[in-house]
Amino acid sequence: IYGGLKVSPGAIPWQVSVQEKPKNSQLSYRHVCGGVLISSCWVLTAGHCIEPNKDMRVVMGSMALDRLDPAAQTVEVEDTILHENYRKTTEAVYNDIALLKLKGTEGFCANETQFVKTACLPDAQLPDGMECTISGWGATEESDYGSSHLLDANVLLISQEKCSEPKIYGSVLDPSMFCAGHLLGGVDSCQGDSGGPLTCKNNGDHVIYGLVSWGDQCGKKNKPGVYTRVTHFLDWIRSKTQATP
Ligand code: 4AZ
Repeated sequence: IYGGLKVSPGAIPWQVSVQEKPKNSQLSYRHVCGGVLISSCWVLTAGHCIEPNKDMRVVMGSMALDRLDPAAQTVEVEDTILHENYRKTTEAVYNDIALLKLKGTEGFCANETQFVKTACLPDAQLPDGMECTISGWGATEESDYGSSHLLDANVLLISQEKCSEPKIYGSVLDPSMFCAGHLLGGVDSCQGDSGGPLTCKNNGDHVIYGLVSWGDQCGKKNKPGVYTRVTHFLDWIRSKTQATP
């Protein structure tokens, strides 16, 4: 996160760290992306965070990635579901969404605590200009390697029309994404924040409105962050998470 501040424990309890272990390797898990807990056994993340044939796990309830937080819960990923129309081009990432099914028993995986809670799915579009919150352990203006402490920042929702102006992203945007940030630059998500939450407050609830997806560098003027539009995928999310085996 560019222009972010350290998050207090429990302030963003749906934020998870998505971690991968190289196959057949002694190397241990490393943070690759953010993610969002949406129910006890399901995490939403970006499609581009999924690498096939790698063991994955999620760490929930932790502010720091460089030490074992007593509030942390670590759960292995049982299954990954990448969107059928996920597509990455040199210009943009389309339908950048995936679900991680956590290992557990009888629909019980994450344990709800003060530090681990689910975020609500949105039920409607929110107005352009609304202030929302992004968070993650990704790159900062000081460090390309990211932050060991979770950071957050406030960003504004930018209309599709504005963000499709030639000096911003032109015609590459589609309805699976939206822009948020500050057109003057300075405050933005960055590499390593991908898959993590953009939440907005709606009727007192924090709703998961976007997932960090892509952008032209970080914090640059007229190059806001681009987020997966969660409202575009509500039926997809419901069909995958409510399916009975
Ligand atoms: C990335 O490389 C990335 N400024 C994520 C977010 C943004 C840019 C790049 C948005 O994962």
